[in-house]
Amino acid sequence: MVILLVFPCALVIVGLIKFSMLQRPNFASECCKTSEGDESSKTIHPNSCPRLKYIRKVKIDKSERHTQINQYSLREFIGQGSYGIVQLAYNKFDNQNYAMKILSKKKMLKRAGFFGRLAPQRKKSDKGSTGSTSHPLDRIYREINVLKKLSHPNIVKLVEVLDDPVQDNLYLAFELLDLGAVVSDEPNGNPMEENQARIHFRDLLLGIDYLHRNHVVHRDIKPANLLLGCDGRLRIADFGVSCEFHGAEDIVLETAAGTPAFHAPEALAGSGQFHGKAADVWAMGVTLYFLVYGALPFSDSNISALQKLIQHKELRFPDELITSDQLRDLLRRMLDKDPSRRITVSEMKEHSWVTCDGTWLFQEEENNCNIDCFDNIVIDESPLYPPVFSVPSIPYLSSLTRLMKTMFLKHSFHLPSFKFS
Ligand code: 8R4
Repeated sequence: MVILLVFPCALVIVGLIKFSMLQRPNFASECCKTSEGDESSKTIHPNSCPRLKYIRKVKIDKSERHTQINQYSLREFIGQGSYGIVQLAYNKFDNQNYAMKILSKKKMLKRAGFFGRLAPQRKKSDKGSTGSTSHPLDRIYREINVLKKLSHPNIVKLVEVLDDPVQDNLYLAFELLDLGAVVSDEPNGNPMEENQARIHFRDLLLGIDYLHRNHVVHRDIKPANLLLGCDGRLRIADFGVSCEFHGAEDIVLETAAGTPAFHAPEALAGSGQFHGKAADVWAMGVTLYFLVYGALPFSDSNISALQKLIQHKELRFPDELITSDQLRDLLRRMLDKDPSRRITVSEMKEHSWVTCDGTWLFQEEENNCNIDCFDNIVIDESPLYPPVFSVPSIPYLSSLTRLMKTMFLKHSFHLPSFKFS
């Protein structure tokens, strides 16, 4: 009886899949138009964050004083991230300035070696992580996939991706944070006032809490990646070496990424596996130390000497600068060389320095939103690869029905691969 029912259903589904594959419009024409009515401008897919547009047709005009990329006029260089440079870009459609990150696909391939892989970001053995390391351009599309689902006041906002398959450069337009980095990474001997550092640190804490709760570890937290908007709010930038993970509380990594002075002791060569979240907490500790003392806790121009300091040198505070006992206690607990004893993000949110002795608690809503622009089903249509349906879990039949419904609505039966975590 069951077979009699299931078999015709399966036939109908297979038939629909085949029909849908024949009918399936290409990725671009499936999506909506922008307000400007530009045929080439499409939103990425109907149920994702409406603010992100993914444009597959890019017109470059170098005849003017400033290079024109579709509606954007590229202006001065403003920053260099872990991958690619960032330039100021004026958008003539809305008269606003944006931060445009420019990535060269060729350079990414070169960096990976002709047949090789990208510089070690994450080993294949890193447990719980998303995606494979098989294609050198994976890194770019993984970064976009992470950024496109993040929506939080303390995380940079990606608004548009310009990715023409026939062109080398890929452009990511972000909302501009007018004040730039909170401080540069260069030791400045110019410490920040403790109260000011507390304001920034609380923003950083909320941003990291949001990332960790949503299964992303940043892996390159440092002052230069913390940007300030006109409203004084801090936002975390540069997800070039970040990692997304599924189906676990934390990610187990084997290789350090990011900036050496901010690497946790357990992440350094020969130490074996380590957890991503605790490594982010260590980098936050180095960052807070840098803000309040204007210098790094462990510093040497020679990398292996630096690594030895990070692994073995006791944490010290400059005598000439008076700071509160609570701040030193927090720093000691963040920079605990033993990751299993290190303070966690939730513990930090209750620490007396962070909360001003309990007089400045975090609000309930800051405790802390989940990714708000997605259902639990994420349809990932990375431009170069077949779409991947990432399903955190399917505990009930209703979820399965919803998944099928979503696939039908999106005509997305095109070579789907399912990842159950
Ligand atoms: C970066 C977004 C920044 C932004 C630090 C990336 C990095 C470039 C240096 C972080 C960014 N508003 C990356 C986006 C991506 O992944 O490499 O909105 C922004 C950004 C940068 C600035 C402002 C900015 C302005 C002045 C000085 C430095 C940065």
